[in-house]
Amino acid sequence: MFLNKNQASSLAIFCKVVDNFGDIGICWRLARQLQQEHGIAVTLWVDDLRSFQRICPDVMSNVEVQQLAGVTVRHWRNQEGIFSASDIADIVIEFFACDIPPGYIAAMVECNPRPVWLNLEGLSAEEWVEGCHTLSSPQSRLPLTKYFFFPGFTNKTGGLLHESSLEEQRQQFQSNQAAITAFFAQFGVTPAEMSSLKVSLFCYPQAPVVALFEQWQSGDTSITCLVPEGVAVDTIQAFLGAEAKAGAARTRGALTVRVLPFVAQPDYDKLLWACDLNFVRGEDSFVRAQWADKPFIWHIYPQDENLHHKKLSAFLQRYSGGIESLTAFSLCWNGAGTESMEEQVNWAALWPSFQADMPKIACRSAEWKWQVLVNGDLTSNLLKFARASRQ
Ligand code: TRH
Repeated sequence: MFLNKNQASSLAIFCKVVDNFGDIGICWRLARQLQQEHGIAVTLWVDDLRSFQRICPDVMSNVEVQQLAGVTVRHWRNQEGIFSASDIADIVIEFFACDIPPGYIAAMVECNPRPVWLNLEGLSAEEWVEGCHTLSSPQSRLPLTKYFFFPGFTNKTGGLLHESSLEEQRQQFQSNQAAITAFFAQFGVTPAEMSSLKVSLFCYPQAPVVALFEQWQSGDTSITCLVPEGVAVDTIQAFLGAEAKAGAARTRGALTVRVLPFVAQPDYDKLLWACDLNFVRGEDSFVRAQWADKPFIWHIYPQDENLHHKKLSAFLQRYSGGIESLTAFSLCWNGAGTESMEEQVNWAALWPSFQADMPKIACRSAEWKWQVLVNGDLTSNLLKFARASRQ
């Protein structure tokens, strides 16, 4: 339990993997930072150990309780289970409004003092987030209050996940050409490809990869596109004329496509640092691209009725710095750049203007990073809030 008002010693994160890797990706990053930088005893409850294993190969998918990087990882099997007050952490985080087990909540009521209960929400640049960040939600039938905690880009939000040593690690890596060459070489990137424009591609199946590949193939810039296994599979297979498994590669015209294994999370950071341009998606890779000092294009998680287009525009308004090619390319990549479904995107004009602006976009990206980091990092902000909210 809390030793005093300013100290919390334990924290539990409940993570339900809705789909893909972002849910566990974010929770795992948060758990490690809480433990390593703030000395908190963290228990991470996660319902899908196999997805977790893809981003962290040390995870054993058939083990109920395991210690990883100082974090206790527990397989969250179901909503059952009887808990006592001594099982309850000082701070309880439910990620993305996942319902935590009723038995756990019942034991929270028994605690004295009661734990701080937070719902960690998804990231959006929309303005309404500022009004909802840290709102309290008193539980009608329980003597407990839940607080909403929103990540975000402004000082009226919780900020973004960013480890204290990340900037130094990135700078070290990016200034070490031998390390970059060795990093690429493990994926079969040849010395000749090292002088090409290196692009990482992580997107949802809806992305217009075929159209962009056609443009890249027929252009006069050599491009090496590195695609993690499982991404844009149909398009990659059609390009390769073979199965899109790790190690597969083919060159057509100016474009070489290489399929990479799905790498562990720290290596994915290195991939973003090493490439000249990154296509990212969802939430976590999107945030990591913002720390890479490289131009990036975001493929936002699609929602019904194109709700995601609003979120995308809100982000671009804050981020684009008036660079028109960046906005136009981003909108078209997300199917939001044309007036009607029938209207064709002119990739032959879009790509060259984006490419010409890439140095400008890289500068804007670095400027943006500091603009956002002034608000502090999400983990520290969250702990500060939890400590202040202790009843
Ligand atoms: O995988 P995502 O699409 O995840 C999510 C989920 O769909 C989630 O339900 C939704 O809420 C959210 O998007 C918006 O994209 P994301 O968020 O970028 O997460 C990918 C994670 O996988 C991230 O932590 C980086 C990691 N990763 C690796 O560790 N190795 C790799 O090779 C790659 C490509 C990614």
